Amino acid sequence: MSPMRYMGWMTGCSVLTVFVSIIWQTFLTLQTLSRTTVLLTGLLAIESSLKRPADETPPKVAIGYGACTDLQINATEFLNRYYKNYKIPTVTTSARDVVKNEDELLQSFAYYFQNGAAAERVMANGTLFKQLIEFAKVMDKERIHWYMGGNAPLMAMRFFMEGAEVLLGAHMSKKMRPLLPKEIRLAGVEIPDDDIHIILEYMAGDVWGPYVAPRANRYILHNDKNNPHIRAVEEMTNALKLYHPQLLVVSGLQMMDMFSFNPGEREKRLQQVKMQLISQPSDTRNHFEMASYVELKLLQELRQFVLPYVDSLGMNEQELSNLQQVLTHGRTTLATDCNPRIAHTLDQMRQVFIHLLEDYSVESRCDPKRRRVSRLHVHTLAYQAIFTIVDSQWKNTQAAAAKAALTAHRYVCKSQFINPESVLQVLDDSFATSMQENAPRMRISAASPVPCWKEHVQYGRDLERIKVEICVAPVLVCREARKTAGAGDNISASGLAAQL
Ligand SMILES: *[C@@H]1O[C@H](CO)[C@@H](O)[C@H](O)[C@H]1NC(C)=O
Ligand SMILES: *[C@@H]1O[C@H](CO)[C@@H](O)[C@H](O)[C@H]1NC(C)=O
Ligand SMILES: CC(=O)N[C@H]1CO[C@H](CO)[C@@H](O)[C@@H]1O
Repeated sequence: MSPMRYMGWMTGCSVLTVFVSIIWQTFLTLQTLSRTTVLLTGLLAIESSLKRPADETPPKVAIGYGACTDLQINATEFLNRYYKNYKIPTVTTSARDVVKNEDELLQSFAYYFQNGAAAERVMANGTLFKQLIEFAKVMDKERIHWYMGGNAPLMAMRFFMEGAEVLLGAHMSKKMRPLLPKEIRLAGVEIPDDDIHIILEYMAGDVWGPYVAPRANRYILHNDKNNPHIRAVEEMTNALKLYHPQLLVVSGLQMMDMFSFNPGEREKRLQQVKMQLISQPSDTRNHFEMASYVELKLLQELRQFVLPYVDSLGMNEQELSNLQQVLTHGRTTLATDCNPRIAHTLDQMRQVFIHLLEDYSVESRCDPKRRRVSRLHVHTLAYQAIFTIVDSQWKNTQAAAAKAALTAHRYVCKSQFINPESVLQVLDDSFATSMQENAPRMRISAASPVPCWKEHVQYGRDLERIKVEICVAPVLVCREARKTAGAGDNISASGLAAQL
């Protein structure tokens, strides 16, 4: 072949290769798109089964405690602007519970940012905290956002949107009250100023110095004066006597950092929470919404005052790891894998379930007010997993998982309308139900977009058996995450509302 003809032949080949690969890519894209559409249709169909008849009395829900104002800013933009000439720290493994100065702030942020892990930290330095808020206020108006925040008000709003009657236990200012629908009843008094939380948000791929965020998440800083003391507890306990809800939700306890209390004082506040929980009649279900807890002592106090008296727990994958570590080994973990495999999560859920059941079976003899856990909901970026004890009061487990998955998508994409093209699928077509060898696999398909199955959980020295239903719903992950702070509150509340 002459060199010219040879070149021509080569070009022809490349053109053909490119052509074939374009067709192949299009084929793959269409295939993913159609799979997404099929899953979405399936999820929406399951969700629509939850519609309550118009004549049904709405469920009553009560939620505590606390409220705050969220100040949301772009993390990398904010830090680059104010700490431009700062030497960005090399990350050490030790992340801190509490941040006292700029160095510690940047170090702690770097640690979570490079892991893409959510974090909530106390800023112990009031001067620096005020300074950060002033910095944020002079940024462009479009770049900062103020929201009503706090787990309790956000969950309250979600329950209200799901058609529930709602009582909220919180102290808030008269600036904040109008942000809540007036139908939501408030147990608590008016205060002059709400606590502010600074939420530093970042997206997957955002760059700060040498670090790249592996996923979208947020780093929260606070310097609360009101929330740690959960002052609304007593007012709420009083209001509950007449209100008699089907569901009582306890949240916001992660705000009770030790720096806000004199020795022994925090325990007294937690005693009040326990009093509230144990004074509920048995037809009121108690739920505890976990959050990012860093202090081991506080987790141990929760294990003593709160966990024994709730029927249900909600949390994300990090909080699950943390709780599992505390229950099994009495220690906490910091950042964990941000996209854990389903099998791993389910195994951790089983362990937590078993631990709580064991504690119950040992201690309920001397403490008749103890409750046996009957529901566990774990939300991750890619899926929702719900365990319920078969024949317990919780209904619609499958629909609750579907609902939570759809809420997760709608929230993070900030859109009620779900466009299959905006969706990224993280899950495969099937998953193992445990890391153990030969564990059964479940398929996620058009025929079963939310796989559910039943299995026995064994616990205690006498190997008692209890039957649980497990449902896993895939989340259609948004390509462009718009909002991650507060997603957990919406997701957990929508799952709970579906099960009342
Ligand atoms: C608190 O922050 C201010 C402002 O950044 C700083 O000057 C001061 O040293 C900090 N205090 C402590 C105890 O670190
Ligand atoms: C923050 O701003 C930078 C550009 O300045 C952008 O690349 C990044 O994606 C933004 N992150 C968020 C969470 O909006
Ligand atoms: C998608 C979604 O449900 N978002 C809601 C989360 O909750 C807040 C209220 O707390 C609503 O304003 C959002 O619309």
